Amino acid sequence: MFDLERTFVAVKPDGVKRGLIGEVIRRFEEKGYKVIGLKMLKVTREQAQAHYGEHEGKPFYERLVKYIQSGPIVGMVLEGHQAIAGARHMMGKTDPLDADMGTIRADYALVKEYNIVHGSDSVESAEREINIYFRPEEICDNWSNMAELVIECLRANEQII
Ligand code: IDP
Ligand code: MG
Repeated sequence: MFDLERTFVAVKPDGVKRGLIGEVIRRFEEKGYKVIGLKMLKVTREQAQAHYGEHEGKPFYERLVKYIQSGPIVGMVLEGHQAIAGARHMMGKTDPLDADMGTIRADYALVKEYNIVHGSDSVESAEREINIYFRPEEICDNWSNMAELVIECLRANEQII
């Protein structure tokens, strides 16, 4: 069954500093996810705390909140069939050492503290995280991708013939 989902994915500050913005977006686009929101931004402390609230109290929490604010991130909303689990599958496990080869974290990162990308882990966290970083009017979901354009074109031609 078609299971259309939206997920929040971000190139974290280390990914931006490493020059991997394009590479990360390319992988998700080529996989087939539709980019319906995209922006570079500096994360505020409030956003960082809201984003990583589930980790509050853990030993690495303060460093994590500082790290996500240590430089600009590129946040995006991806849409597609089972986009939440699919995007996380492409990112690989949190610790690059555990991540399967071919995943973003295995291919580009050495340690879990600097693991290049973030991706929502459930429908609830996707909705929450999208709302932290995007206003509703910043989501552009009413455009046709190439496959849809071709279908529209074929339909229009049949009407002419
Ligand atoms: P995820 O990003 O794969 O969903 P989470 O467990 O949600 O992983 O952790 C959020 C982020 O916090 C990770 O991506 C990583 O950057 C950092 N992190 C997670 N666990 C540790 C740890 O044990 N030490 C240091 N940083 C960690
Ligand atoms: Mg997480």
